Amino acid sequence: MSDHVHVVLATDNTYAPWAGVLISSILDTRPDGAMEFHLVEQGVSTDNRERINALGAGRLDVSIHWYTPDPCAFSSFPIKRYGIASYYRLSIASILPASVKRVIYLDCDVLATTDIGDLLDDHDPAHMLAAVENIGGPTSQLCKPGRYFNSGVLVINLEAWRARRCEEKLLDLMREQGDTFEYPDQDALNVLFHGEWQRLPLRWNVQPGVWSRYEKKRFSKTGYDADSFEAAVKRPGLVHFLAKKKPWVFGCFHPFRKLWLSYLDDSSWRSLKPQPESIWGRAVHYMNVASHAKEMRRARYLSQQSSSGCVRAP
Ligand SMILES: [Mn+2]
Repeated sequence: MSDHVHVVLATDNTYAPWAGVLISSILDTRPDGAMEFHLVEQGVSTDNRERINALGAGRLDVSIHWYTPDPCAFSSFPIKRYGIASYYRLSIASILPASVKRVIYLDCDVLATTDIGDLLDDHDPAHMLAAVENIGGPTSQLCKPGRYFNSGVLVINLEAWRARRCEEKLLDLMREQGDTFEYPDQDALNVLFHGEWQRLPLRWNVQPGVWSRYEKKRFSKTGYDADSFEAAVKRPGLVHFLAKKKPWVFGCFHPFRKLWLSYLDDSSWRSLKPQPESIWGRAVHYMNVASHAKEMRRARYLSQQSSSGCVRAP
């Protein structure tokens, strides 16, 4: 178990409660061990900031730091639907103090189901960047199948990143090719680190497409084998609510929706529990028996394992 873990999240005010849920899940699954959270923010309200700070208040070994970069530095980049905050991950090395040498970057639509310190044990420090392949999500034409990684979970060796001026190269790529990128910052990272990133075990970024591939035994077009898929569904480390599978949206079906909602319910943001827009919307949701059954079946893969390392069952 790694003893000192640095986690970086980037958020605006809309995503701040989801960042809070993620932090709650990380603290819950890592009850001991020093942790520092680095929140790179834009427009987070004082109220949300205080609520997030309160999450770490009971732990002497946990600290939370805030950074507010100048958004003007990114105003020339294509924003599309992702917003400026999605560029902040490209600039982590200059935003964070030089004393921070290695970080885990997480999207706010992630949930921790295992001690996140174990992720660092799977990282080979010789690699500047470690990630999990993009599975079943939107694909890009930039890389061959199996070679394109998802940028929602990254382990970054910041020391090497700074020495090799990666940030400058990434921002140049964004300026020159950003308009042609479908997923701007994820594409820029994939172009720069093509063939050089360390492939992490699939269980560190369990994307929605993992369950269907596991069930249909369709592994061949990915860089992972059957055992990796089995570990991902039975012993997930970090679950990623990728693309449209957001647990804060009413009507979402996902094997870990209930676990995510239980953290929301225990938090000071419980009033944000997703509600249907109409009685009809609620009826349609509950009548969707097949999707409920699929969600429950997939959630049960985990509970079959007694030593899953998961503090709460979904
Ligand atoms: Mn994401």
